[in-house]
Amino acid sequence: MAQVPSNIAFIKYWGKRDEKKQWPTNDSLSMTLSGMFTRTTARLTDAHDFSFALNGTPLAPDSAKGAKIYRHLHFLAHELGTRQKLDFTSFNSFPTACGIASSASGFGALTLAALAAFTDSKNLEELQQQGFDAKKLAQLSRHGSGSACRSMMGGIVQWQAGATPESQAVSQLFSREHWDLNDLIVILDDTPKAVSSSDGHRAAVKSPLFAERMERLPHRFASLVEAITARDIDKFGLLLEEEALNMHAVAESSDEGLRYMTEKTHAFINKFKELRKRWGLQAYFTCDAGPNVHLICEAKTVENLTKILHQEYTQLKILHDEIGEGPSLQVADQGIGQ
Ligand code: 2P0
Repeated sequence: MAQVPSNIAFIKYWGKRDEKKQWPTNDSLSMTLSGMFTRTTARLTDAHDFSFALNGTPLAPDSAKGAKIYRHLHFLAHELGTRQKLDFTSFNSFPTACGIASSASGFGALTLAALAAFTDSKNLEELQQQGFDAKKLAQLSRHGSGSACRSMMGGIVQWQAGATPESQAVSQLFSREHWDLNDLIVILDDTPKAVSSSDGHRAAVKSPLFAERMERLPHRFASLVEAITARDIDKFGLLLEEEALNMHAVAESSDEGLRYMTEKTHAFINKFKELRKRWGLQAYFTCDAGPNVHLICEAKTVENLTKILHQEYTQLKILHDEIGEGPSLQVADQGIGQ
């Protein structure tokens, strides 16, 4: 069984230089989570094609979600030069339809489970001996979904765009032990998003704000790394928020006018800022390509922050997670992917 956690980006991957080669326009940085993960098992099958079920429901290759998954499986088989077919079952630890994107953990776990089965590896060490270390796993999972590559390592992870598609690199910048960051995910809307991230990446480069974003990002990236190095939560937080708002400004100002942050998102952020000031809370927000809000803070802030949020909003749905170790792989001797 392959277990791969989700990640939350501090500096966002938003825009591709080359879609086919999954080459991003900029470096990104994220925190690998712990409790929000996908578990996937793979078994060898004599069937003529792969099969895949998510949370107990089979996904057809011609469905919107399924097409991307089966394409990735054929890509992996081609990379390994194998004609073996596999039967996958996959589960998310977080509730389905909670509005949390699962492509990073999903494609990460799919890649890891497939490679373990193709190479008959029973743990990460055996897989590494077969030539698939974390960097190679990141490189392969990126083709399924870009953000998945950052989930192949724990702690705080950098995805460097590099000067060519081939020189992209994923590396851990800080271990989990460096800083006890937590993520309170405030679920404001649990319906699936109308615009896919892939459409968002395509539209990003057409925004009139995109060139300025590219100019400013290297400095923002370096300052954020400095803040993480110094564990300076307030400096970190201001940069985190600046980056999230900038990514969403780019999305909204593209030709297509993509809107991921909704009225509810803005209303919540305004209220949160008021509460932060009133109670002196050291917590900061970021948003992915969706309406929900991630509040990032140190472990010592979680209890108080949760209490204050529940006092203000009696019905608020909050998922709690923290910085994590990265993927794991355990395969029993009986069959692959137990
Ligand atoms: C990120 N997102 O860095 C950014 C922030 C969403 C907002 O990476 O087309 O699903 O599969 O490579 O990885 C979402 O994009 O896109 C994403 P594909 P992916 O986490």
